[in-house]
Amino acid sequence: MKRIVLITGATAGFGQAMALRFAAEGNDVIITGRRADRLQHLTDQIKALGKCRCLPLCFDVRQREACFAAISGLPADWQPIDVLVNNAGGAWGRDRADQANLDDWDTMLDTNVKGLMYMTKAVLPQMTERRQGHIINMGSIAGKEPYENGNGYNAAKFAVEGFSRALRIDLLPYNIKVSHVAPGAAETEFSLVRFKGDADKAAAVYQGYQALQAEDVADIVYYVASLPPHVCINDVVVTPTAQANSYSIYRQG
Ligand code: NDP
Ligand code: 8X3
Repeated sequence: MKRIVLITGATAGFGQAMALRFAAEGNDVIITGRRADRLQHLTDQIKALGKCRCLPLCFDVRQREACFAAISGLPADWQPIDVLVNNAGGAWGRDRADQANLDDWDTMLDTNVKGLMYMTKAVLPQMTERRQGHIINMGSIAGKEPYENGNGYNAAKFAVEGFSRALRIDLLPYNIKVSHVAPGAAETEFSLVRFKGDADKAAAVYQGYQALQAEDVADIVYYVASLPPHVCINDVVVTPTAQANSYSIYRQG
């Protein structure tokens, strides 16, 4: 079944892997992010597969007007979005709450929570009108259990799950699915962003065990998005086998 799938934050990590996965299966993909060069490169890659259409949209999900303009400005044949994957996000900083940077807290709430809510609101009118659609929100194990120095990121990802659960109730009359996917440690650019470019600190996060890869998460999201119309996966928690919860990882060597 060919669908139109919008994936936010497709210039790296999970979003990039999801875009390639959905495209490889013949779905039309709208890819977003702030880095235009990466969007163009991914568009070229997807078009080279020769299986679908690809539309890159460059904007910052923290900017409310930009989110709504991106959706209202879609060409008519891109407007009926079937699947919205709210993936853009990340962590900024890992400091004790009393020492945390307020700009980091703002960035985490604005990106992971408010950006996700803006995109949802922008896409919903055509979904409610058509009485079909699927919203998949990327949460985290950090939104299941807090961990030391996780504060602002924990708050943001708890909010993502709370919003997803509330949305699922409100959208029942419209036949719209809402899924929440909460991965554990995955080796992407996530930690490089969190530690503000410190590659050694970022690499240490994944030492001594096999972390999830972006493709593992893309496979799961693809599966969640591909079930029959009457089946909705509400919540998925996926960790590396070496991880039991947000703070217990078994490292060797
Ligand atoms: P990456 O850092 O590899 O990718 C993050 C993506 O989000 C990039 O494409 C980035 O694009 C985009 N993004 C960030 N800020 C903005 C913004 N303001 N506007 C638009 N796009 C933005 O991280 P992951 O792929 O690992 O993370 C994807 C999602 O999964 C995030 O929500 C993250 O919190 C969550 N997650 C990650 C886990 C992990 O361990 N890696 C585990 C659990 C959840 P650009 O910079 O071009 O704008
Ligand atoms: C990313 C996973 O454990 O670093 O959401 O918060 S964790």
